[in-house]
Amino acid sequence: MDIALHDHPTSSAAWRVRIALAFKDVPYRRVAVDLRQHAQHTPAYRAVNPQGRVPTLEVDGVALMQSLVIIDWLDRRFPQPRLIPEADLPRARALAMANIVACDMHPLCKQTVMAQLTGRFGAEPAGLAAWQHHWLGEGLSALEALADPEGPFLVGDGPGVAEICVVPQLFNARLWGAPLHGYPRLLRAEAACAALPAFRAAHPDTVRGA
Ligand SMILES: N[C@@H](CCC(=O)N[C@@H](CS)C(=O)NCC(=O)O)C(=O)O
Repeated sequence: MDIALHDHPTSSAAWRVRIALAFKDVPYRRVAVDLRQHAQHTPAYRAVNPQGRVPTLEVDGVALMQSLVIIDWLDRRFPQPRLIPEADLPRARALAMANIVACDMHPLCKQTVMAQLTGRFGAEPAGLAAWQHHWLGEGLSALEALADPEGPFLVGDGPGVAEICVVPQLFNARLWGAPLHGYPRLLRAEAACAALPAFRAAHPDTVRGA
């Protein structure tokens, strides 16, 4: 099976898929899509991913889009270790947490949205920061309330789709100067994940140097 990940090191959506691939120990090629050069908008890339975003996972020439869909595909095709819990209630909780990040936090705070707010609506840096901190704070508060009080992971005994989404989002929140002191359960899970080889292998600093 030939697997290629169309990827950019600092894309948090692509980072999620890199973590999942590392957990599954699936061999794959990385294909660089330089977002700084707008390579996601070239006709060649749009032919692979009509939305013009990363990640795309190409499997024997078939393109899979959307990080959570790709993680679900990986979990079905390579079931061990499970990243989306099998039991109904932990599954629902883990997917809810993943969706809070992927559907409600990331889309409101990503770079292209910030560029629109600046370019089309004249937002100043202080306004952009307030915007990001608002939406991040709302999402992080919900995630903290949903996280397992005992820990160290967010759902169950090991990391899965919830941690895969939350860890890159925390990284970006820190980059954007959002206050994180009110989320001890999330920070505990982040620290537990930082010790794991799959999270280390997928980190932007690791893949940038690869
Ligand atoms: N919901 C998508 C989000 C994909 C996405 O927005 N990726 C960003 C990078 S994190 C991107 O490609 N940005 C470039 C653009 O929107 O032009 C997923 O989970 O895969």
